[in-house]
Formats: sequence, C-alpha cells, structure tokens
Amino acid sequence: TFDFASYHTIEEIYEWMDELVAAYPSLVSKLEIGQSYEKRPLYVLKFSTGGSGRPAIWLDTGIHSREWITQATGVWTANKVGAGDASVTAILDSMDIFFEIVTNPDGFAYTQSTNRLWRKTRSINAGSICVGVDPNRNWDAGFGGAGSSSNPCAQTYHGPYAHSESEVKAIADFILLHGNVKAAVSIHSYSQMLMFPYGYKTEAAPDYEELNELAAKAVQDLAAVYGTRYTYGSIVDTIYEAAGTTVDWAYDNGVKYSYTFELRDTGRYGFLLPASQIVPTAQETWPALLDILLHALEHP
Ligand code: 0X9
Ligand code: ZN
Repeated sequence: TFDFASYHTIEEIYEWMDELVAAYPSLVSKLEIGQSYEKRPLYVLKFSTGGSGRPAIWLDTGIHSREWITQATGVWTANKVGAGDASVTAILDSMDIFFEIVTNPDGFAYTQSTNRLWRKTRSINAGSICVGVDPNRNWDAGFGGAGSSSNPCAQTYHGPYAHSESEVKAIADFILLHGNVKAAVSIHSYSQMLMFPYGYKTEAAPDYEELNELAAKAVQDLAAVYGTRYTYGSIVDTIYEAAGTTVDWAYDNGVKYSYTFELRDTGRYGFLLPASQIVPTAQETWPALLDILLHALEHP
C-alpha cells in the first residue's frame, strides 16, 4: 500500500489517484482538465456527495515543481478527504472539492529525472535557449508587473502573455466555467506563511479584515499541532510584491477566500525537506485548511 511518509514519482501518484477513486467511488472521481505542454494529463480529483451546481473549493499543490512537500501534502490531504474524515462531512454535505495535486507535471517529471530544483513549466521560449515560464507569475492579475521578469532565463519569467501556459489556462478556464468557486487554496513551499491578496499591488483587498482574521485563526490552529510558527498577511506585506499569481487572479475573478500557503520549513532544508517531515507537515496544515473551508461554507 501507498506510503504517505515518502516522496513518490509522478507515476506512483497517478496510480494512487486511481486507487483512491476505486476505494471511494461514490465520493471521488478523476477529471482531466487539460494537458501540459509536454502532453501529460492534468488530473483533478473531484470530491462530491452529489447534487448539481454546488458551490466548490479549489485546491492545488505543486504548481512549482520543486516544492515536493506540497504534492506530498496534497496526497495525504486528498486521502483524508476521501476517507470521509468526520471533520469534512459538513463541507461535503453541501460543497464539492476539486484538488489538483500534480499541477505542473512536466516540471515535476523534470525534478525527478534531471534537475531536482526545477521550478517553472517546461515550455520552449521562442528566441531563447532558456526553458519554462513561472506558473505563479503567468496569471492575468497585474500580469507583467513588479516581482515578475520579462527574461525567459529568470526563475520568475512571466511568459509571453497571461495564461500562455496550458497548466495555468486549464485552471483559469475550469474555475470560470464552474462559476461557483467559493475558496481557492494554492499550496507552495517554503517559508511557513499563510497569505491572501494582493501580491501585485500594495492596496488592501476589499475583504482584508475578514481574510486577515481568518488567517490569524488558521495559523493559530496550525501551531497548536506541533508548535510550527507561521507568519500571515497579504502577499505583498508578508513575502514580496509578485504580479501574476494564482490567488490574486482567483480573488479578482470572484473567489473571495483565496489563500496561499508556504509550507515548511524556514530554510534549513528549504525545498529539500526530509521525508520524515511529510506527515507532520500535512497533519498540522489540515486544521488550518479546514478553518478556511468551514469559513467558506458558513459565509456563502
Ligand atoms: O515566488 C513565489 O511564487 C512564491 N514563493 S515560492 O518560494 N513558493 O516560489 C511567493 C509568491 C506569493 N504567492 C504565492 N505563494 N502564491
Ligand atoms: Zn512556490
């Protein structure tokens, strides 16, 4: 059976997804929302107890491929939801959850075959020898602004135009077509932070007070598990100005509860977090995630 305390290959994760669907067929299904640049399927796990047009939650991990703790936390968390943990019953009674675990599959495969620290997509840039676009600078939210680069060789290259990356466009199209996404949580590492819009401007979001209070509660509940300390606030106040990120786009497109985590650690291991920390990281993140989901449920 699947070992949640180890890092896994893309093939192993895809196989595990099919096992999850097979284990809980009345709750979990697998959608393909598009294809990556290198034609890998973009799989999304759908958790639903039925109904149609229900409000929904969007979750993604691994949009930056080298942030391995995020895909691993995604697997643990999806398993928790699939197993019908009592804490999610109320949420699944009226909302659907969509979870993309391997959000940048080409990059993830490349971190396993060639360069463990690959961050970007693997698209070819016309006129450059450098490969890839930063999928967390490619969104149509202040696209091309401060904290993103026009240099294809940069780690924060924003790409030739907004949603040029199929991995990004697939999510944007999915969320817009769905039309009733209430919360979006995009999970990164590392730095131990919980953030909300904006990242592309210093102006406070209209819902700043509510988003900030909810973040405060979530990081408190996270710390209660193993004492791990997170900072929180808007992206621009907490980490740095960054144009074209997922959660700013989601927020500006009607998803009020848009959050981004930066999971463990604060730099000792950085992106190379030991596998022994996978389960503890997932366990402590869970109550924080639940706070956000339950708040979205209670504030329709
Ligand atoms: O630079 C980034 O994209 C994020 N940090 S990371 O080390 N994961 O690359 C910070 C940007 C702020 N927004 C989100 N984390 N979504
Ligand atoms: Zn990241």
